[in-house]
Amino acid sequence: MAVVNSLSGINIKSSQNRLLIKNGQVVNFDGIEEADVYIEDGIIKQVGRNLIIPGGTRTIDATRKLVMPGGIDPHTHFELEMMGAKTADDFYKGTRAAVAGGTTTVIDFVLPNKGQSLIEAYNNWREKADNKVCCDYGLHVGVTWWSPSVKKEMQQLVAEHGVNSFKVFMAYKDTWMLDDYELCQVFETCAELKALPQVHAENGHIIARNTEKLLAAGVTTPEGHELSRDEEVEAEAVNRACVIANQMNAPLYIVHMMSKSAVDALRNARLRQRRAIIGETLAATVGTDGMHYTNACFRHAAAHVLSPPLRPDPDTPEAIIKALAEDDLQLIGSDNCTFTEKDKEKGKDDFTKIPNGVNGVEDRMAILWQKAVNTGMMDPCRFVAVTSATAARVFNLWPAKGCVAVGSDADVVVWDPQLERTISAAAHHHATDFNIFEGTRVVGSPQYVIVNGRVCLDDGELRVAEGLGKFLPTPANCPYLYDGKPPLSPQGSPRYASESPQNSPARVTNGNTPTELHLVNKQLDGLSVSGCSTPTGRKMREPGQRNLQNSTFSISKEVEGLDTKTSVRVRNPPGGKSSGLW
Ligand code: URQ
Ligand code: ZN
Ligand code: ZN
Repeated sequence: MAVVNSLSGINIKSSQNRLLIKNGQVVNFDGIEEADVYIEDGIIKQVGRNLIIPGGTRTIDATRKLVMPGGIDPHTHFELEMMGAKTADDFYKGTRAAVAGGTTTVIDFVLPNKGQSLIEAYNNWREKADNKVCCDYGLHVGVTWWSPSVKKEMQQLVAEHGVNSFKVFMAYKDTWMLDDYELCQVFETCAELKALPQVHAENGHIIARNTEKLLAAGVTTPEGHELSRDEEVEAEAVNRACVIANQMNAPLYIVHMMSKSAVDALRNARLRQRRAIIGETLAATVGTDGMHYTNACFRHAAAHVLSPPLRPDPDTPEAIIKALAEDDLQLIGSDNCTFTEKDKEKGKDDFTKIPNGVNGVEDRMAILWQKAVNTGMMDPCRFVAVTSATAARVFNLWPAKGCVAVGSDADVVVWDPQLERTISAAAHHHATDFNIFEGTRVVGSPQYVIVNGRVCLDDGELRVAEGLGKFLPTPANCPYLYDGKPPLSPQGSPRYASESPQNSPARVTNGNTPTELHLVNKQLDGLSVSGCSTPTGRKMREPGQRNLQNSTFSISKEVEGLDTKTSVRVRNPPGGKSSGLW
């Protein structure tokens, strides 16, 4: 029976239906193993060696390649209208660029105007996206104003529309910003609904006053954007958001963390937090910096304007990567929010009029691989955690998404660690003619990208299908965030989220005594000695310390001469708890 996609008219259930990915290294957040992967009807059916394969199966040879779960980008803005402009990447072009870069799921933001029904806005976003997406997608909903009706609509969105995360803004005064009293009520409502509040953490009042003074002083260039909202303005809001979440007994997800000060504030807050705090950073934060705001070319400087801004401190990218590698930050998104040069020109004489947003959905994974794995700061398992697995766990899409395992959706990337290219607007798939990573040479990129079992990037040739993707409900009461009583840390004091993804906060509460937790950590850290680390060839640091500067593992050695251990798995199969340890 041939299945034809009514929109693209492409015959999907042909030879594409059965796929074998052979001789690769399967990388999940919790281990690497040498295994073949058999896919049928969009689902991973078998993972292992010497698989029994039916006839008519297409084979992809993944010798010397890594087989990873498709990336999940938890932060995109396609077809968003803001600051008098509309983002250039729509749901077709945006998800097409995502797939080209190895990302097979995106989570976009419904942003209602003040006073607009959240449900009405949600339905508008579904209409925009459903028939255009080239991969599966989810939706967070912005709470940009507060009233009893908004609380009711949040309950409805959770109960009837598959939404489990709500974003609030502490900046963008006069458009989306809420005051602390309203933030309390939104966080409280999220805790009641077992949903996840997300926060844009910058102090909007300070920004407004700084901006007035800068403009009065005649500062109108893009540089003024960063000057009006420096690291301290971000860190203050991060701390305040954590306090409010703690007081309201809610978990918290902090979007686009852009500075060392913000990470320090998060690290400190964690010591007193009762529930999980998830820290997200961006591809832009690790791939470039705020020095670009002083570029004499307006077009160049304005193209880097987003909020919070990139930081002029040149040590920021490395510090952010270190925080991701050491689990002070948990995942990386793109905040893809692209505007054309013409749109950015609106701020030619006043930086406050520059539509905020940059690209990143296509280059997110290659930029992190280049800046973090190829530099020896992060291992491939951690790479999978922060680009895919953790997002799936946090937004309750696991284990359908975020892992290469039997039963999971066949969203798979065959990553070639030797595939070299230079990022450029001329070659990218965005609907804009500027790329903030222009000229960055990356070694390591996707060779094949499989979306729901369909080969959409085929040895470098992009063959997406408009409308192939579907909306993904994200159910509330996510086990990763909500699981009974607050857990105890080894020291007996509350301790959360800074645990490595393996022992997510929720899992910790399942009767694991502190000593057992320590054990787990030790075992899991033991993993990184044998199964996962970096190309520097230096000796690994002691277990328990997630610093990979001195690792013994080398990508090329591993891929060329397979490590003796054909498979290394810890005792927590993706998404499930194994009886032994837990
Ligand atoms: O704040 C956001 O996340 C949206 C409006 C995108 N723009 C940005 O500058 N980050
Ligand atoms: Zn934001
Ligand atoms: Zn955003």
